[in-house]
Amino acid sequence: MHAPAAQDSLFEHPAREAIAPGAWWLHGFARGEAARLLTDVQQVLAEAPLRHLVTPGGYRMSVAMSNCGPLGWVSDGRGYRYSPTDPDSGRPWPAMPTSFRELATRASQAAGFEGFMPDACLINRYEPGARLTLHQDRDEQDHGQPIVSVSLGLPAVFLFGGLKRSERPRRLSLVHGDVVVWGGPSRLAYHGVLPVGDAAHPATGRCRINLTFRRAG
Ligand code: MD6
Ligand code: FE
Repeated sequence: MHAPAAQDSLFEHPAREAIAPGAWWLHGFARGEAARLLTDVQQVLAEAPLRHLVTPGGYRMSVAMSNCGPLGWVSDGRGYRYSPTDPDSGRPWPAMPTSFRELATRASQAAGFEGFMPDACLINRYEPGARLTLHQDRDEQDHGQPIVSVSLGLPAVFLFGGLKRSERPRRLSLVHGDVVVWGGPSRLAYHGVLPVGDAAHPATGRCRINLTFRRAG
């Protein structure tokens, strides 16, 4: 459990906020290590550049994506899946930086999930206007493992709904350094991101970077 008492007194919200059963918002959890994470993001992207994937339905995604770790999430006309290689280069995805792996494990522990060992980290870049429609993450083999999502740079409204698309989602205003963890009864909750507003952030410029960690294989 991360428990910086100073943070609790500096901010009016609690460091760890329950969103739904098994879902937690860890306010500012990664803020102290954000610079390191962003340096490591650049390292990964130098090897596996961001690209706009195409959905199985033929739409170009507004979010630009890449991956690191043994498996990477990809989408094309044949569907969504995890691949050990980058389809653009044919090479394995870059190694997952230690800073990423350690953060994902600490955050999952803070949310009550022991022994989370991610084998996939999706890197998402949202430029102003980019969004992600409401969806479930169900391409992973073991839905007993949680998902850890780290927000860097520009703020965004994260939609967090229920197990049915028709359930009205909660709206969480995620800022630089926030982490959301969902698993257990919330593992298949619908979620998405509203279009990111146009602004500049000192750490990233005109974009939001999201790291999503999963145990995919
Ligand atoms: C986010 N990303 O970028 C959340 N899910 O804040 C996702 O929920 C996501 O980017 C499945 C596949 C790709 C994604
Ligand atoms: Fe998702």
